[in-house]
Amino acid sequence: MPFSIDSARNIFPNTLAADAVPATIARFSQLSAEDQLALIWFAYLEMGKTITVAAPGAASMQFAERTLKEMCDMTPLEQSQVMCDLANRTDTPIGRTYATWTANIKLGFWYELGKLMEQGKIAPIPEGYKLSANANAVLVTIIGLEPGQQITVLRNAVVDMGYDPNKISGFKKISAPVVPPKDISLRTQVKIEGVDNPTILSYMNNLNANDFEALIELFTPDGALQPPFRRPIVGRDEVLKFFREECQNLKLIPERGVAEPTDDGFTQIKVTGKCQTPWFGGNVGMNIAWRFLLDPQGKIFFVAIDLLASPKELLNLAR
Ligand code: ECH
Ligand code: GLY
Ligand code: GLY
Ligand code: GLY
Repeated sequence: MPFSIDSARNIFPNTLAADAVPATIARFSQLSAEDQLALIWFAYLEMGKTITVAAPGAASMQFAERTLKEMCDMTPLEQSQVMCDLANRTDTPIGRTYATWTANIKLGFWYELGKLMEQGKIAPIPEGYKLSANANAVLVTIIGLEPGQQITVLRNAVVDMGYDPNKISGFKKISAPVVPPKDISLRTQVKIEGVDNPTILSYMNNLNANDFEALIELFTPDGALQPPFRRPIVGRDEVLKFFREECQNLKLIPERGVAEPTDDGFTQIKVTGKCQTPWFGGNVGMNIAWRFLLDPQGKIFFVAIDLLASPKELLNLAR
């Protein structure tokens, strides 16, 4: 076998990912909990001037509702403490509950808290809160990023909060129900300049249709998928779980690509284009590269999804 997952990760090495995202997250995580919360508040207000976030679906909110109610019944001081504990990843009952939620439930929880803070039902960030110099520098960096990178920083910050799931024995993830696949008559077909490989087209079309059962059939049994800034998720079971938990209602808009044979009948294919999340819809088009490695039977052995450093990278199909 010519490829391992590790060597597959290096196909199309000239692809320039948005390293500003992990760099900013690293600086963010050094800040105090108070600074982290206030910084996100200010960043969220600033971003709200140009992009709108969609209300979370009811299905995902049912899991956060009890915790939100519990918090509304607390004193303002206790409410602030809960938020700081989440940012500090402290071991508390709410920190443990939060840890069991998928990214979308966590985002929905903070979306609701933000609204409750505006309504005065949850303790707001103190008026006139002054960020430390470091926190202010991180805020300035975030405001200077392009929108796709801004929302990725925010998402990662929220996903990292709460108690460490690896320290919870018998840990069980809670996710919202899976939406049914789109009806065949409503499905759209992508077109990719330079790529007509049927596996690649089916990948895009099935993901756009939330047809995760058909999608997973495109992978080899030991195939892997590497989301932006994350380790590869390996094996059909794990990849399918990831699709169900984190990939509902995405919109993939591939634009162009290049395909070429590699060792032993494998094919490497790079595609660039946009991706929209249901949270921001057409408001935010993230600049994305897909780097596929197909086995001789045309199954996906590996695919990496990269958030690109800049729109210019959309034109970079060099090997
Ligand atoms: C307030 C102050 C106190 C602290 C906090 C607050 C609230 C913050 C809120 C933040 C909301 C942020 C949101 C961010 C959403 C980001 C979504 C992203 C999605 C990216 C998806 C991608 C998909 C790529 C993929 C492709 C594939 O082919 C395979 C699958 C996959 C203000 C109260 C915290 C409310 C809503 C970045 C890139 C293309 C890999 C998934
Ligand atoms: N409105 C975004 C979501 O619930 O996924
Ligand atoms: N933003 C990376 C992901 O959705 O997994
Ligand atoms: N990763 C799915 C989303 O946040 O839209």
